[in-house]
Amino acid sequence: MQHRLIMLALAGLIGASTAWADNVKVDDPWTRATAPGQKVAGGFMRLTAAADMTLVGGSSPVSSHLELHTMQMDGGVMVMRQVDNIPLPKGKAVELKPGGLHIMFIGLKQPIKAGDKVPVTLQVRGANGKEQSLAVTLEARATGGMQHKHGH
Ligand SMILES: [Cu+2]
Repeated sequence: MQHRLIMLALAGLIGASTAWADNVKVDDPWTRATAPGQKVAGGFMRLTAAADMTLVGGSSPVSSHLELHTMQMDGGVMVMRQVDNIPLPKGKAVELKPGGLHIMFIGLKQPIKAGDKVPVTLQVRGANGKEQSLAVTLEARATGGMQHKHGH
């Protein structure tokens, strides 16, 4: 309990973009503003688990589904694939980023505009098999500009 309180206090010091929820640290969660008619969008963040855990899924009010995806080179072409889960090894920062692992909003109910705060609930399974919810708020950033371009 003492340990938990200290972690919560640290999270407060680090600031709003870093959140400790249970035993997973979430840094810099963001998504992209969508183009007109766009029905899917990727979500990105850095996850660091305090113990071996697994990201197994999630949901968001902004889309009908949320999937876990990866992007891999396949015969010289970047291909996006759904994955069942994303392992979060103890103490290792796992990057969800454009061109790599990410969460994917499927069936967006409305456009995402730059500056929007997009709520997501991630499901994380511990080594003991218990699942917990991890509430994350993704900041929507404008497309283009200084960002790297990746197909999505
Ligand atoms: Cu995707």
